[in-house]
Amino acid sequence: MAYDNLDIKVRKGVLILTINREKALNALNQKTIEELTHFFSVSAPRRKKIKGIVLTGAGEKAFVAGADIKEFLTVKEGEGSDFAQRGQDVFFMIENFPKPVIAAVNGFALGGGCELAMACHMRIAGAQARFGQPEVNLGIIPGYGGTQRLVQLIGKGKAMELILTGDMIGAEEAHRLGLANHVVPVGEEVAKAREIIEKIATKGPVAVSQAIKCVNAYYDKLVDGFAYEVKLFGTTTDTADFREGATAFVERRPAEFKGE
Ligand code: DAK
Repeated sequence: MAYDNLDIKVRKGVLILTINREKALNALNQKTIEELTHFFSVSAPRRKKIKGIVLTGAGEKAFVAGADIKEFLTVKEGEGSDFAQRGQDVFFMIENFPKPVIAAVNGFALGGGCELAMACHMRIAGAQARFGQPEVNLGIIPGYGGTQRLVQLIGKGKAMELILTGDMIGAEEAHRLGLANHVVPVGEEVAKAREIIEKIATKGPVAVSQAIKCVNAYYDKLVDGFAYEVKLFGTTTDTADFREGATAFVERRPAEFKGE
């Protein structure tokens, strides 16, 4: 499927997914949500050889400046929850993707943009990045998981402050709070994200995918994370990759994992 609002490039096995609505600061309209849903449910799982995904925004000003405010006005009474559910569904797909998905935050990450970045496994902030959940300025609350994932990442007190005031924070503050994993000079966000994906690609692929599931399980109120870890640990010890990793250690050579 050809996408109007997503740009896809694969460089040395790393897929760069760019939200491409620069004139609207990459705001997430419903078409973009539909395209992201198709990408993460159909296209990305078929690309077995990719090492991971870097998610970024077109241009130098914004990662994603939120859900598309102009489009909100077309939402009819009673439809809001359906819109939120569609967004949350695709953000869960990102969060549970079996290979690393890293947000390269190259500017404003506001509202749905901050929520999109938080659904990724890690966030690299350019020095000019600005994060915030300004929904209350519009008389709404975050609808794409922001009230949950911001608490998970930075704790209740600060999350409450940002969500209730709508204040924006810069890259250094986001880093200090644990919202951004790294801060890099402007223009180096994608390169840093690629570097981390390249490092993860040298590890056991089954282990990486199972580790993602276990970390996410911590936040699943219906799952006993410790029991789940025991179960998935067992799936990793039954792999050829584990035998290869342990043998390579003993033989003092780099492991050659096959993802089996
Ligand atoms: N939506 C649509 N267009 C946007 C936009 C957005 N979120 N943000 C910026 N733009 C557009 C501007 O309208 C402008 O377009 P033109 O007027 O030139 O056609 C263009 O991008 C450039 O923006 P500015 O001229 O405003 O640029 P500045 O440098 O002056 O300001 C800014 C940059 C990021 C501070 C400012 O654009 C801004 O405050 N943007 C809005 C930030 C924001 O409030 N974002 C929305 C957060 S609320 C829902 C589910 C989820 C959500 C909502 C509903 N349902 C289930 C219904 C989530 C909501 C949010 O994300």
